[in-house]
Amino acid sequence: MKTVDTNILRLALLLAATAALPPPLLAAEAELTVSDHYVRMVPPGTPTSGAFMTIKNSGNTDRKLLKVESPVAKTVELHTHINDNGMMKMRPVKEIDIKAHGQAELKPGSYHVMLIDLKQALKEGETVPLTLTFDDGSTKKLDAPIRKP
Ligand SMILES: [Cu+2]
Repeated sequence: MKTVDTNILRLALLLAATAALPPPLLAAEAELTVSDHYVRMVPPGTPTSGAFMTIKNSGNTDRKLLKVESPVAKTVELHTHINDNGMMKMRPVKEIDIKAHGQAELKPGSYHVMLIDLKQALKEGETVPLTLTFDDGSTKKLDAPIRKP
């Protein structure tokens, strides 16, 4: 009888310990979080716009943003701004770094998502779907509100 009681106690402890652990998949997903995302409103007929956001990495591994897709534009590129002899110019980049325990700020005059050849007007109050792909193969879907600059 004593042995059975001990086994039940062990099982109960094991179950309690397991329940306290977060599911591994959810823990990995939560390492990258996106906030303050928006798309810049542009006058009708304007061919391009930009999407901006803050991507936070709470994990122990450096991550990279590799790709962004959106149904509102024919082409979506990752861009940065460089100072070329006093002239601010945009340049496409292959990836945007999000350091471990750090963040990437995509903002005007810096890194941004370039929406090229817009297929539709961007009206204030509507949202733009964005799909982000990271170097670990994970993706994140966002609805970015359209905001006046
Ligand atoms: Cu650009």
